[in-house]
Amino acid sequence: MSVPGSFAVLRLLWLLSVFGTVLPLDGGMLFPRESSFREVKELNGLWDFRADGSPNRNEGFEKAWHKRQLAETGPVIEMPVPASYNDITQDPTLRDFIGWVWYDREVAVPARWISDQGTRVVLRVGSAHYYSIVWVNGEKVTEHEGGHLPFEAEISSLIRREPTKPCRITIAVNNTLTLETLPPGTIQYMNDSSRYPDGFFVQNMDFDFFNYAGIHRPVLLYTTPKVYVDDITVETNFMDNTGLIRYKVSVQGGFSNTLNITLMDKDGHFVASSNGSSGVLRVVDVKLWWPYLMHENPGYLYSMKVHLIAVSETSTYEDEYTLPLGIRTVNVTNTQFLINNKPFYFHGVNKHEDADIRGRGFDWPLIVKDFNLMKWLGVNSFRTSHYPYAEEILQMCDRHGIVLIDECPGVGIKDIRSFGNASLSHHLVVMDELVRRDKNHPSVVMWSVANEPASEMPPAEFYFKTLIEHTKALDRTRPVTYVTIAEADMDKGGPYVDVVCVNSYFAWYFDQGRLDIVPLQLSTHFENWYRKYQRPIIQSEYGADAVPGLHMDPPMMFTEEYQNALLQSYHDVFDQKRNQYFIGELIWNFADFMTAQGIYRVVGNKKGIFTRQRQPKAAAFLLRKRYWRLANETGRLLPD
Ligand code: GCB
Repeated sequence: MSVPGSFAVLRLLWLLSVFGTVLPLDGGMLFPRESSFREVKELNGLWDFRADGSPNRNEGFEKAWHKRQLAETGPVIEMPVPASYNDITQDPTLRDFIGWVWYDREVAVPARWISDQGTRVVLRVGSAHYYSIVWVNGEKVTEHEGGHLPFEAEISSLIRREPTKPCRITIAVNNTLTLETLPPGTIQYMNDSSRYPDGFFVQNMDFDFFNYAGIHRPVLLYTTPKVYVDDITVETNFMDNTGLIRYKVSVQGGFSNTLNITLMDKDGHFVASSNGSSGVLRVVDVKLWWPYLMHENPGYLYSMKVHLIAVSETSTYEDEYTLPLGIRTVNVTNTQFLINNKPFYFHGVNKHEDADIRGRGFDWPLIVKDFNLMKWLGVNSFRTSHYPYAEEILQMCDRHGIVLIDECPGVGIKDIRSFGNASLSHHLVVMDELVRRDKNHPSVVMWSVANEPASEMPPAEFYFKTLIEHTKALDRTRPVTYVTIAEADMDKGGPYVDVVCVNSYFAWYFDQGRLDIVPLQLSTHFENWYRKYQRPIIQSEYGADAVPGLHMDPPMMFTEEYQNALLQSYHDVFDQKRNQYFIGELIWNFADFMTAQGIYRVVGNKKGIFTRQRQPKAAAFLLRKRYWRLANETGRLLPD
């Protein structure tokens, strides 16, 4: 191994290990909302951007780029935020870049936010992939590991130090994946100097989507009063016609305070009230939160207004935060998934946050288009494969009644070294962060702690037992699963999951082209799973690549006809098992999506029933017919 090369990778790994030290969660992560006492200022738009292309990717730290405007440190380009940086330019080295990239911009902070000592100013990043460090006016304010969850820092005192200057925000983001990141990866140096230049390295990953990087979700400043509502947790239930909301509010900032809780219905009418930091709200004639296509009025949301008054010797602080909430229950039996005590059948999709140009960047037009397509299809559910999605998407699900399996980025855990203590403790923190962010969303009905880990490996049993028990302790109200692929896998984690979520690709990765074997293999597979675990089963992935416009009859792999025929052969088995223990089907995938380059992928994964540009393939029409039929057969409220 060449000296500069090994130095570079050690440096990268060192940076990640030093910065990756885990701290316990020390507060809430409420979605920033405006109220009479809170303001929000979005910082989306064009930021200055510079990739650190130095051999050890460390020039930015050595020369302290955060101490000055990025434009003063060297050439910068304009980079949209939010967006992945990979597909924005014509530069292939930036598309495939590994290491630190730097963003900065200046912000004019409203004078009142600075002069009013009773106001807290918080800087929040919706998500950045993978490891981020944030400075304000050259001082480090926070760092965060993990690509799909928000992080924030209070910056009030910092911006008050030089009140007349604009506030400069610098964010450095590193997309390097190691054995202990989530998802894991490895950096491999190519040492053969006859074949590779000095210092040549690649990022290996064991998952099937492009490792998009950059600032992926909105960056914003928001204010709260100095004493503020930091977190709210609700758990809902109902008896006969009465809804019950058990709530807990945590307040930060000291001083004795009074909390008033008011519940309003969708039209803003008063429903119930309470005082204090915990209690129960009773809702007479409750309108339950129902999934789309299961009720004529799905996604019913109440609003819980939390009003805080805190008094110190010199001042009074007032805060208000309104949380939308739905009242519903989730239960699992040996054979059924119950929402509000009625059997729920998942007919849905797996998705990715993925699109042309913006990569994994948050994009409202794309999100709304996807919801319109899902509703057109008759989808009542989806899985956030393979990482947490933007909270704005969860809010859409809440409002539209789309049910979610909320997955963490535990994908591609295939190397035995990724089952060690460091990996596990990071995985636990990610679950803490995920549950903290998503616990109040009625659309979230189950947590998925991983996708297709190598659970046959010896350390996997302890790893998954710990992970699943930890998740159940965080949230007593929802079932927990991890998504598996093979029967052997489940020997280790199987006893701990509440629902068996199983992926299979019969007549695709095995027995290629042999659609005739699907009925036998799939039905044997289900019977084995059920006999072993006596848990309800979801087909959490199945599908076939189809290159749009490619036709062949009789069907051949990669044609639209083959994709259709394969789905149809799965559906026949689903219909046989549906009245037994089989509780749902999620197609892989909603839309084509980008992957790393490789001989199995023709410019990305083509298992979408829509193209990446969201145009339907033949399979979309097949699925639409089926889902609306299923909605009629399984979705109507059954009589009491
Ligand atoms: C899987 C993975 C998913 C892949 C899919 C495929 O089992 O969970 O991430 O994209 O198969 O198309 O191979």
